[in-house]
Parts: sequence; C-alpha cells; structure tokens
Amino acid sequence: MLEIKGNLNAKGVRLGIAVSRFNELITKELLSGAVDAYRRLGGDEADLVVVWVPGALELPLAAKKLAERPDIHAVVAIGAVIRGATYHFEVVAGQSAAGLMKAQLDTGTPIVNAVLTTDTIEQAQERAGTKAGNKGADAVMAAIELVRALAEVGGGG
Ligand code: INI
Repeated sequence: MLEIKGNLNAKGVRLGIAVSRFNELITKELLSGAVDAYRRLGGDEADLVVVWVPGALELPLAAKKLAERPDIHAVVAIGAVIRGATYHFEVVAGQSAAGLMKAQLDTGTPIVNAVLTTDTIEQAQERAGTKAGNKGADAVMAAIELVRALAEVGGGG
C-alpha cells in the first residue's frame, strides 16, 4: 500500500494570499494568523505574496491570478461573510466558495478557502484568533499539507 501524507514544513513553499477588505477588522486578524502560522511552520515571509481585494466576491479571480503564477505553490483566500450584516449572505458566501473551488480545479493549484461564513460578528471573532482558533492559520496548514502531499502524488499540473 502506498500511503501519502503531506508534512507541514513550509520552508520553500511559496504562498499567495488573497484577502478581502470587507469586514477588515476580522480579515486582518485572519491574515495575521496565516502569516504567523506560515512562519512557525518554517516559511520565510519573503515567499509570501499578499493581495487585498474589496470583498469575498473578488477573491476567486484574485486567487486564480495568484494560482496561475508559476512561482506560487498554493493560495489561501481570506474573507468574512456575516449573515447578520448582509441581505445577500447566500449569494456572497456561495459564489465566493464556488468560484474558489472552480479556480482551484481549473488551475490545478491548491486554493484553500478561509472565508468565514457566520451568523454574527462574535462568531467571526471567535474564529479569527479568540476562542475557536484562527481559520487563517488553519488554512495555511492545509495549504502546506496539500502542497507536500500532491508533490508526492505527482501527475503534473
Ligand atoms: N463581501 C464580504 O467579503 N463579506 C460580506 O459580508 C459582504 N456583504 O455583506 O455583502 C460582502 N459584500 C461585498 C462583495 O463581496 C463585493 O465586494 C461587492 O458586491 C462588489 O462586487
């Protein structure tokens, strides 16, 4: 049996991070958790490319552009869609997630979805560094693990 498990060594793994300005109080904490996790896993900040976009609906295209760069191994998309604050919660959250998934499959580059979708701002804060961890940090771990695992699976792309 061939069993492949990606390690969590970020050294030399170049990441793109697309981050939304909408709900910036939350997204800047997610970004800081992501950068901190990357450093703790052995990554060098010089290997990060961070692009800010207006909102979650702009993340898929920015993530796709980053994923198309030959020097980038994986992308993390950071945003926060809060139900209480938007009429169009399902549209914004759903289209953002669907666009990120499409960009990932179209480019063959891992794109990890770190867009919080919560009912309240308190729930978003809990996932941005308070009692429920930091989803930006979790996403970086997922991205590194995926890059390492897929490098062993091979098959190009
Ligand atoms: N964008 C978000 O990232 N989060 C939200 O909660 C949100 N709300 O509430 O609507 C939101 N809307 C903006 C959207 O992502 C686009 O930036 C905008 O529609 C312009 O295309």
